[in-house]
Amino acid sequence: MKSLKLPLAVATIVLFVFLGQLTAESAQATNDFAAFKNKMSALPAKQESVARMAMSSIMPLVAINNQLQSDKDNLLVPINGDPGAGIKFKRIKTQYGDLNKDGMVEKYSLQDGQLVISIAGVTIWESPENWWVDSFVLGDANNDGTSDLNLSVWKVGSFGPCKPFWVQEEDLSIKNHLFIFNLVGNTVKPLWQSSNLDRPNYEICLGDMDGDGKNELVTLEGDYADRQHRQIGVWQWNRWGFSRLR
Ligand SMILES: [Ca+2]
Ligand SMILES: [Ca+2]
Ligand SMILES: [Ca+2]
Repeated sequence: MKSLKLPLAVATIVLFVFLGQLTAESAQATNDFAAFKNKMSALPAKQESVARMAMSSIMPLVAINNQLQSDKDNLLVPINGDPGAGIKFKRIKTQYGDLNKDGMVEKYSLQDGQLVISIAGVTIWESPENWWVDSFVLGDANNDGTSDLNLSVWKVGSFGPCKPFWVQEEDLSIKNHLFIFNLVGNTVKPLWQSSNLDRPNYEICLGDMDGDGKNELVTLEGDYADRQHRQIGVWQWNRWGFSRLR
């Protein structure tokens, strides 16, 4: 029995040190995100134009390219000292839709990095405090005939509370994600959630670019390290996520 005590004590110490490190790391990540959110909140607000919102209707890819390129010049100038976002304005955007198909219109309102869904003035959902919602689009991203709520979100960590078992260490940096939800009844249900995107999205829109009856997701993508970099991405839903078309 004696011989067991030492290994047990060592194991206990190692466990406590490990847990202590985890706690310190997540506390640091929480602080980093609070600082990130403060910086984003301090940015000037910019109302998204009706013309810009209409881009999610059918529009030739060339026109989308031109529009996104002009956005690149006007809207997305990188800022020195800004931790990783490269966004000059915080977006204000309101759209209406009947995503749950009950005949009543919901209001989707983005302000100060938070999206609020309300029906007849009653809030039914708010995005979590630990997200910065940069943008959203209402549209059928997975081409199943039902409009989805598509969110561009900045947050800490690649995964939610349920980390895949094969992931040993969580990445606690602040990265961009694409989250897709459905409104079922008055409940917001996740349809698909990306882990950390390899490239952050600065603009997202949906439309049938090639006229095949299915929507594509068009993105203006950046680079976490090189904030000057911008490129257009065109993606289509497969059964598991998005495949890049170009
Ligand atoms: Ca409705
Ligand atoms: Ca859908
Ligand atoms: Ca298409």
